Amino acid sequence: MEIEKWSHVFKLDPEKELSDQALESVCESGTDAIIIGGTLNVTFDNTIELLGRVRRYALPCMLEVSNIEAVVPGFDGYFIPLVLNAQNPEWILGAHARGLEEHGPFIRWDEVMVEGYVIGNPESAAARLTAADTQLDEGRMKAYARMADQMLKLPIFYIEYSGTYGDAALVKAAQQVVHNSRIFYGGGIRTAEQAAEMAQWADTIVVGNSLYTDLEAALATVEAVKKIKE
Ligand code: 1GP
Repeated sequence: MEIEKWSHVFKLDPEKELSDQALESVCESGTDAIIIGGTLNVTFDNTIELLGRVRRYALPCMLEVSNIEAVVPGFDGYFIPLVLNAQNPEWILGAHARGLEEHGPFIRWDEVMVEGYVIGNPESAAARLTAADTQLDEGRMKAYARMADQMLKLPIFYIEYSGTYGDAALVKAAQQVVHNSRIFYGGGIRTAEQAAEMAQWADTIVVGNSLYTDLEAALATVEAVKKIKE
């Protein structure tokens, strides 16, 4: 898992349909990795099925764990979100404690990375589930960024606007104060221009939903990001 080399990843939702042909173009697009994850209706069965399909291709495949019941062995690595702006403590460390009670002795820690999440879209399923405080300005964003990077020393600071395109100025604000965490930006990227804009400030761009609505435009984000990072 060399996430420091990843500038672009696609996030696939096990609940959503993607044809074999579409999956092939996603996996052969030049993206750096696939993350499998979603907020609702992620099950062991739909996760393992999608992993099996992605495994036909050579790129790394990570599971973003959102449901303890859906932890499937055999991924290259596991991302564990810790929602820094959740107001429901379950999603800060509650679910994590229960996960460790169940799986603690079996976890291979070199395969696990914790993501410090900040959720910015109040309408997203993730914001509703976690009761996220989505009132973000540059000062607040910098505070969360320092929390992930300096205070908690997390490998990933994930700015999540799932379903809507976020404010690039906030991503820039985070970038100004983060020294070590890798900054992931995901949310509402539908065009190459949007991907390029966020790639100025985020280390890694995550594209999810648009794969299911406009595949060609989603695929074009790979090259747009790679150009910025050249
Ligand atoms: C979702 O950050 C990802 O967790 C990507 O967001 O689905 O809106 O592209 P979109």
